Amino acid sequence: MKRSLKTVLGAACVAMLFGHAALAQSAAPDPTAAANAYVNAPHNWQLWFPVAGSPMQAKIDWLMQYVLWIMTGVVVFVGALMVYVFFRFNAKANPKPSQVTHNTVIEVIWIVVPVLILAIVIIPSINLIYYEADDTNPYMTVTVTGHQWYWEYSYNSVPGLDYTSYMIPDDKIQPGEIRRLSVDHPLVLPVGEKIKFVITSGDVLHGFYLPSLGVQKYAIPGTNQTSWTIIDKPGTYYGQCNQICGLNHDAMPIEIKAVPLADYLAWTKDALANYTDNTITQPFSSPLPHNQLALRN
Ligand SMILES: [Cu+2]
Repeated sequence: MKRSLKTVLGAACVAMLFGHAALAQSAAPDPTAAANAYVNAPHNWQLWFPVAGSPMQAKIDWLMQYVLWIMTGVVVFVGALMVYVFFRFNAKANPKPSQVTHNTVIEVIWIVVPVLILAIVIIPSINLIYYEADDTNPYMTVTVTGHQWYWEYSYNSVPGLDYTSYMIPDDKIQPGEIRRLSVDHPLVLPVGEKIKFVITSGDVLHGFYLPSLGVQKYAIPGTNQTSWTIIDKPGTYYGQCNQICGLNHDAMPIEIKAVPLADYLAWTKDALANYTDNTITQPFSSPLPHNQLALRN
């Protein structure tokens, strides 16, 4: 009895997998194919930020380098002064310490110089904060909802287009996919257009984090946060939930397929026609712990 149930379940799984593959093949040509030309993913031994894929991330990158070099200058200068003081004014080298307690010139310098340093840091920082906050006049808006443990994307400008996106479990990874980053149904977006994200949550705190596109916002139940991006060129971009949200926090990556506008429009028609009840059903994973995932499939 037990074996026959297993056989039936196995057959059902195979049918689902083949059904899924057949659907993907029949939908040729794939409107998201242009996104395969360029993959913006993390790699081993990577340093610094990912390659910027949007003007926002390019600005963030610039500001990070700018502040880093100023900070390095301050650390080197203060460190060198301290080392000098340790050697020049220790009890052995300088047995009779000076009794001077005030020096107006040096006191003015050590107030004014740090104020100037703060000013040259704060001006580009505030500029960037205003730039990031300006989500006006987007070409389109996507409502992103975090769930335990998957994402839901709802296209505000395409009525009925609302679907879920699950990570592909390790044992289902196909060639060309990236373990722990690829998903069953990516977020498809046009390049060169301003895309606004309205970010919220259906249960607990999540984080919608797209490091190569300069987007990072908490997904908070009961409220909306907004962000935006303009993707520079067609490609596949990745992100992850970056707010500890429970057991499978690590299993809700974000995969974005960025394609030319015409392809994006073709994809929306495709998606509306192919998604049952306008919601993509996902055959691969479930919001279950990894050990239960294996049992289920
Ligand atoms: Cu999460």
